[in-house]
Amino acid sequence: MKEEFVFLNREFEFPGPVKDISSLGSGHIHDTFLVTCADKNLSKFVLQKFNQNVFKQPLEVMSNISLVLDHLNQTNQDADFQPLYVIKTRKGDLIHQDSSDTFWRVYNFIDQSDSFDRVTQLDQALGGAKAFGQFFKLLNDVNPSDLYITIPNFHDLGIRFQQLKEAISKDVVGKVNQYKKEVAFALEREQQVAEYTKLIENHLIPTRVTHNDTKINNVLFKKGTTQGVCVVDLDTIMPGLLLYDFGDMGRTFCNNVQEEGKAEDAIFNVDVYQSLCEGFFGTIGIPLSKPEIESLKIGPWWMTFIMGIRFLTDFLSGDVYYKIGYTQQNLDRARNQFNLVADIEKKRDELAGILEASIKKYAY
Ligand code: ADP
Ligand code: GN1
Ligand code: MG
Repeated sequence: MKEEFVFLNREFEFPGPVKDISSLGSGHIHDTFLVTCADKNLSKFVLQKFNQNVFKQPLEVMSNISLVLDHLNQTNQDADFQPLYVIKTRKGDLIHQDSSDTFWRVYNFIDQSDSFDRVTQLDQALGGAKAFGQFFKLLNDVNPSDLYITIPNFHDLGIRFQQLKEAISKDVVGKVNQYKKEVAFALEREQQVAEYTKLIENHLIPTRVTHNDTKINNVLFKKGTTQGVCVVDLDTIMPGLLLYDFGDMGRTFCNNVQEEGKAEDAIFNVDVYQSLCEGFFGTIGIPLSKPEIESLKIGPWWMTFIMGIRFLTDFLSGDVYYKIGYTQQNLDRARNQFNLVADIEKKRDELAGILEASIKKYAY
């Protein structure tokens, strides 16, 4: 085993010596590993090298996660639900801090599950949206102010737009001139950003407990099925708006290709949106006010545009935030998101109609 992992058996009480460690998933933030122990069951765990560049307060993140998991694991009655829990260190901590101040944490591995980077069947959208809907419904009993804000202004469109403008004016890696088209696409939408931001400020939209990263690959499905069994990636759980969670599902479930796919193929799939609305609004079971419903209509645009400008900002800043596998990856991701934004703009009325019909059907 690599020197880097020798601490594992010393710090965590695994059922046997660690025998194998391999990479897991395709998240952009942490380094995630599947750990296999040499006990008779070959028990498996998920190890994460925690990204402190992104999350400055690991203990606050873990406090949120612990609170939320305790609540979910006590209240979820679904027969197929797979509980997630943090494996504490031998000292009883939720996360291990090593001598070089790197943080490591361990979860149980949700075995017999699949993770997808994009939706390929309508029923996956239905199942994924039900799992996020159930997650949201159960956490509606938790007071948002009991949670730490793990990343301030995380989905603040106005602030993200300002950050892009700063990155453009600083131009630290000298790329702005070369990518005028992408920069222009974003800047042309300043008015839209102002309008949408105002819509949120002007109406009384409740702050709720939200996941804030409801990507399709953050829900695990029962192996070989379209049944969501566990929601993962809980670091960004904090007070937020429902439009963030609904919008990020729209952004990732309805894209015909994954974020890394060819930009021209990034088209918003209306049939998938229909299934997503059906799964989510059929599950959440809470009354939504008119202003909140109006805010949900702009959710997919908001989240897709925010991700596009975040990827572009990172590209223009020298790739300091997201993990990348090749030099232009953040640019490719931004182009993909911008194509999707343009398509959402074309389909705006159609998507609003689907959302309204779906909410009406459940009449709360
Ligand atoms: P990141 O913040 O980097 O996205 P995640 O916590 O989402 O990290 O983990 C990355 C991927 O690893 C997930 O998308 C999922 O596919 C897989 N994964 C994470 N936790 C578990 C788990 N407990 N059981 C099985 N797979 C998991
Ligand atoms: C990151 O952790 P992951 O890969 O699920 C990011 C999200 C973005 C997403 C884009 C903490 O999510 O906000 O939507 O990449 N998470 C953080 O794919 O920044
Ligand atoms: Mg993730």
